Formats: sequence, structure tokens, C-alpha cells
Amino acid sequence: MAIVYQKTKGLTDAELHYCPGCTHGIVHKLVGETLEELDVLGKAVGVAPVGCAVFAYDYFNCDMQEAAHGRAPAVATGIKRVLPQHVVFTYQGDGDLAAIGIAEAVHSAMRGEKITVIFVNNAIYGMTGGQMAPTTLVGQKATTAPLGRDPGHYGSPIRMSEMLATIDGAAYIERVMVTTPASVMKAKRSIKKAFELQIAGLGFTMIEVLSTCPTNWGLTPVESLEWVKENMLPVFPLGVYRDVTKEEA
Ligand SMILES: Cc1ncc(C[n+]2csc(CCOP(=O)(O)OP(=O)(O)O)c2C)c(N)n1
Ligand code: SF4
Repeated sequence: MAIVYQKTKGLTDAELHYCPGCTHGIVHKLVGETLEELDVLGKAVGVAPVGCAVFAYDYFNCDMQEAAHGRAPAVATGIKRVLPQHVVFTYQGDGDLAAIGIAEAVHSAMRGEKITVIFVNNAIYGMTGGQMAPTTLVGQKATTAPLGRDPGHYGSPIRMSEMLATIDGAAYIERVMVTTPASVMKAKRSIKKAFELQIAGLGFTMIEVLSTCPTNWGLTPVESLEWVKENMLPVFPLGVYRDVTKEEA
């Protein structure tokens, strides 16, 4: 019988540990498919975060390196500079990238490191049980903001894509979501473009993916997908924030 669909070779056979309705798994699939389609699995090196995606080193079917919390772009910098022909990416949550690791993210972009950052923004610290992240929405409850995020006390959500897009070393920055089949397909094209521009040597690339955390949001998987659309989209609009190929044209 003809095979019409099969799991990407970009992922190992390890069973994902993510909660039901968590979109980390979808993002893994898109990155794995991209690496396979670009035929770079043999020379790809991923850097795993600390967070729910810590076991990414078991899931991606390429060389992987674990980094300390937030340090993935610094580790990726070292790998890419030593192995410039390799395709190097980080996979990071919002606690990892936008809190403890914000300096590494900003300075990697500033230096124009030729790496691809996959930034999974679920507006909460997932792994550690729902503490407030820099991207937590105003009014959103977290264990460290039990009455909801009050901007006067905690500040307002940080928009990493918009901020990094102002940095000259950034070659491609886009925010996508994975809540519908169409948006998943769009996210895949965006991830592929980021890797292609890395391979073309144009500079720092990042795809921010709006993601779900049903467990810590206290919602069902289906409610979580709606929550992304209703609550995250107005604060984190989708779109391309930087594309040097368009600027040069
Ligand atoms: C240096 C250090 N500080 C804090 C922690 C605890 N810690 C582990 S994961 C995490 C947050 C993870 O949240 P996020 O990056 O948003 O990823 P998610 O789990 O939501 O995918 C924190 C604070 C740690 N492991 N190391
Ligand atoms: S805690 Fe949240 S981010 Fe972590 S696996 Fe579960 S749903 Fe996903």
C-alpha cells in the first residue's frame, strides 16, 4: 500500500512527554520536518533549553547539546563558530529566552550570529508549575501573580520579536501560531525560511511560536487553542518583524 504520510525522520522514536494539548509537540514536528526537507539532519546541531522542552535532546534526530537555563544562544554561538557549515538552532521557552536568558538572546542577535532560535511562547513557566513569565499577559493568573498580572507591580508583557527586530544583526524575525491546520502550515513555511536564511549566512533568525500550556492555564486543550487566539494574539500580533531579504530587494 502506498505510504501517504509518515513521521518525519527529523524526530527520533522516543515518546514525547508533553501534556495533552501542549503545542510543544507540534513545534517539534515542524522543526524535524524542516531539517529533513532541507536535508541537513546530518549536519544539524540543536541546543535544548531548561524547561518543559528539556528532553528535546532525546527527540530531535540530530546532534543535540543541552544548555544551562537561558544560555542556549551562547552555546549555539560557540558551536556555530567552530562548525560554521553546520545548521545550528536553539529551542527555548519564554522563561528560558525572555527571562533568565534575555541577555544571550539580545547579544546573539546583536552579533548577528548565524543561528536559528525557535522561541516557544506560552506566556508562563510551564515546567516549574506556572510562575509568571515576562510574556504573561496583563490580568493572567500565575502562581507568583495569584491575582493576575498587574502591570503597575509586575510590568507589562515583553514582545521579544518586536524588540529583536530592531537589532541590526537580526536577519529574519517572525511570530506565528499553531492553533489551526492553516496556521501550522504557515508556521512550517516560516521555520523553513529561517533555516534557509541561516544556511545562506544572512545572520540571526528567530521564529516565535505562540504555544499552549493547558496544564498551567487550567484549561482544556481545545479551550487553550481558543485562549491563544482570543488573548495572546491581541498582545502578540503575528507577522514578519524583520526580513533582510526584503530590505535588500
Ligand atoms: C539557573 C536556573 N534557574 C531556574 C531554574 C528553574 N527553572 C527550570 S525550567 C524554568 C522555567 C521554564 O519555563 P519556560 O522557559 O517558559 O518553558 P516551558 O516549561 O513553559 O516550556 C525555570 C525557572 C533552573 N533550572 N535553572
Ligand atoms: S506543563 Fe505546559 S508547557 Fe509543559 S508540557 Fe505541560 S502543557 Fe506543555
